[in-house]
Parts: sequence; structure tokens; C-alpha cells
Amino acid sequence: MSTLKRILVRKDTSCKSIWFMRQAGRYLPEFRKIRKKNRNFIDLCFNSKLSSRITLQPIKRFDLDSAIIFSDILIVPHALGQNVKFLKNKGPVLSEFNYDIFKKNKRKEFTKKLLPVYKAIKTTRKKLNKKKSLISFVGAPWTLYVYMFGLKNKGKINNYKFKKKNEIISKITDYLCLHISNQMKAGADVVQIFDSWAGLIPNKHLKQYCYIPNRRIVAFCKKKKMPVICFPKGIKKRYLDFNEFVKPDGLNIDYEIDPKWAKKNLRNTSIQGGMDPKVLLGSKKRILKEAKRYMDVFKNVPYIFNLGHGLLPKTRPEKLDMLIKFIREHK
Ligand code: 1CP
Repeated sequence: MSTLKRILVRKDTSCKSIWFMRQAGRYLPEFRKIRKKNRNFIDLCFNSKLSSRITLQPIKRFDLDSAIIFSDILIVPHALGQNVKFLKNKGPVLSEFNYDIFKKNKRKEFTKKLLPVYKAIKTTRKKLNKKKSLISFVGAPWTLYVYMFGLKNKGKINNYKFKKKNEIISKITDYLCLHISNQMKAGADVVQIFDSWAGLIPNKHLKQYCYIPNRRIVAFCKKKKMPVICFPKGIKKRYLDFNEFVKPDGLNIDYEIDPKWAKKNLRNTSIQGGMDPKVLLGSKKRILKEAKRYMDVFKNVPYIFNLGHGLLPKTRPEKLDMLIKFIREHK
């Protein structure tokens, strides 16, 4: 069993496990080299050979326990019929949501469109050491909804009174379960659900748009015996309610969460991450001090080392290497 699964499933505290969100990406020169020749990001996600190669790049360079498949949460809206483009310095832009197109989606067609992703998982699994996990992921229904309806730049969201919202979120959830099941069949052995924009939901709606959809996916994963990690970023102390309602195998905390508070309040789960990715842009001394703080707090509980959000493009790979070596040696 991989160290990641030992911590997630058996709640083993005798081993360490390290991986990073966005470990395959722009901070790596070898990724930028491939990216330069492949200007269309979505096409790159659908290029099985290259996406498998990119997935393995950080594994070759660093002492990591898990690979996360190189893909994106937005390939799901893409497969559901919305055109997705990544503009330089502007991020993702989706074509306008069309309810009729959305409603006509079929499970078979969806799977067919995403076959290159599943092929990349298959290829990667064969090349990856058996002791390492291959992590698959999905965006949570709410976070995908935010992108599908362009709500991100609208500040605090109060005006999302689209009539069919519940029906749409429920349908997205069905397709996410299918995507997880397909990734699992292809050889992924853990899944992470990114609810990156959960922090935009007003408290009184959190249950409906964040906890309930996450719980549905977690229940699905449990039925399939697929260990699942949730990341409801930005919900502050509501992490406590989230954990009790959703009951995931693992919970990634963001950098706003006090690790001591997390240790005390987030029970019956494995905690992952927490350290601010910005710290990695600072001095060596600061990096090691912060890493030590997390490692000391989470000493006798099931803890997976990671960050409080993804690695930033300006991170220097040497600093990451130094951090990993420090974690390995920390007692
Ligand atoms: O080269 C480039 O310009 C592309 C940069 C890039 C990369 C490397 C994007 C565009 N996506 C990815 C890969 C990616 N995305 C992975 C790969 C595996 C790994 O972690 O190494 C993963 C897990 C994601 C997940 C993802 N995509 C999230 C959830 C995590 C998070 O950061 O909160 C989100 C919100 C996205 C949307 C997205 N895709 C890309 C960007 C720049 C964004 C965020 C844009 C925004 O802020 O709205």
C-alpha cells in the first residue's frame, strides 16, 4: 500500500507522505519547454503521451510519494459542451453556458471525450513505482459552476439566482462521479476534490452548495473504496462543520487555517497541507521554520505534507527540493 493510502485509510502515523498541489506545472523549466511548443492548453491536457510525461516530471526530480495526473478541472465543462480557452495572463475563459446543450449530454459521449485523460492515467500507472499513489482529481460542483457561469469576478456572490441552479449542480455531480469512476478504472488510486471557490459562498448557503455536493461525491467514492481528499478552500472555521458533515478520508487545509486549531477540531480524518505557498518564495530560513511549525503540530496525527494552495509559478525548484529533504529528515 502506498504511504499516502496508509495515512488516508489506516490513519498510520508512523510514515510520512509528501506531494504538492500543482507539482506538475509552470515552475518547472522542463514543463515550460513542453508548454512553449503546445500553445493550446486544452489540447495539451488531451495529449496522453505528453500529459503522462508532464505528470512524471516532478517525480523524476524530487523525492515525492505521489503523482497527480496532469489535467485540469475545466476539462469537465469542456466535455459537457462548453468551449474552454486559456488566455495568457487572464486565465480560463468559457463560452456562454447553454442549457439545451448541457441537457443533451450523454454519459457514453462524456466518457468518450475524456478517453485521452484515462489513457494518460493508464500509461502513467505503468511507469510509476508501485509504492507511489497516482492521484486523480475533479473540481467540486460549486467551483465548476463558478467557472461555467463566469461568477469568479463578480465578488461575493449573492446574485446567483439562476432558476435551474440546483438541477445543474446535481447533474454536474453525476458527471463528476462518472469521471472519478473512469479515472479509477484507468488506474488512479486516490482522488482529490478541489472546491477552490467555496469561500465565495455566503455562510447560509454553504450546506447546500458546498457540503451536500461534496458529501454526495465522497459517499460515491467510499462505495467504490476510493480514498478521497476534500479541499473546501476559504471557508475558515466552517472546516469543522464540513468535516463532520462530509466525512472525507482526508482534508486539505488552506493557509488561513491555524494548524493547532485544525489538529484540535478536525477529527476522524487525515489532515493534508496548510503551509502558505508564498513562503516558498522567501528565504531558506523562513521556509524551514514554517515547515517545522506544521510538522511539529501534526506530529502524532495522520498528516500528509502539502501546501495550503498550489505551488506558485515563481517557486524555485531548488527550494522545493530543500523543503522535501527537510521534511524527510524531520523527527
Ligand atoms: O501553462 C499554463 O499556463 C497552464 C497552467 C495550468 C496548469 C499547469 C493550468 C491552468 N492548469 C494546470 C494543471 C492543473 N490544474 C492541475 C495538474 C496537476 C498538478 O497539480 O500538478 C490541477 C490539479 C489543476 C486544478 C485546477 N485548475 C484548479 C484547482 C486547484 C486550484 O488551483 O485552486 C483550478 C481552480 C483550476 C483552473 C485553472 N486552470 C489553470 C489556471 C491558471 C486555473 C486557475 C485560474 C483561476 O484562478 O481562476
